[in-house]
Amino acid sequence: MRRVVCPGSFDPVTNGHLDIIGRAANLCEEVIVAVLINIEKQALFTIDERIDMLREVTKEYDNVRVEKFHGLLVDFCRQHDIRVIVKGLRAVSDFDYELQMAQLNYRMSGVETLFMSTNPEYSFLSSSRLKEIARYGGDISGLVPDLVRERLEARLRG
Ligand code: COD
Repeated sequence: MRRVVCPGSFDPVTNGHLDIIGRAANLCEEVIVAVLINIEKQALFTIDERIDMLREVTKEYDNVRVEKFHGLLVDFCRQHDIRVIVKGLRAVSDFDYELQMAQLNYRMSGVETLFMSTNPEYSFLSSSRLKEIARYGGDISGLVPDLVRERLEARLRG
């Protein structure tokens, strides 16, 4: 595959996200990580902070670049000549939502969605659970890169 997109909110990026991005980078010529600008959802990190962390933690991959987008993902795909969306599937609970999204995206544009099974080490991990653990002082080492852990802890300390 030539060029694929890994989309998400990445608020912040976790080792679960990174596992999918890294595996996609090993399979495809180019991976664009697309970070959603969502004005309706209150994020902990600004879009530029999220992009900065993603760029730092993916810098070992020459074929990964990080961009932002708003609106429909399929429009971003059209603008960047992308025919494949790559997503991670954690559990059955992800399936209904992801299946509908994949079918709608295909219906709107013909862009395919390929699912990668999550690494069992991270199958329980989401950005929102991570923030909750960190907010209450739980140990998040091993769940995010050190740089993200430091920035998350600093942000929550205020
Ligand atoms: N293991 C494996 N994969 C994981 C893990 C994990 N532990 N955690 C997350 N992932 C993967 C999943 O594939 C997930 O989809 C992706 O990472 C991003 O996760 P988040 O939580 O950062 O991002 P979401 O779920 O908030 O992102 C949703 C999108 C931005 C992809 C979606 O809302 C979107 O495409 N929005 C644009 C508007 C649009 O086009 N809507 C569609 C209309 S049908």
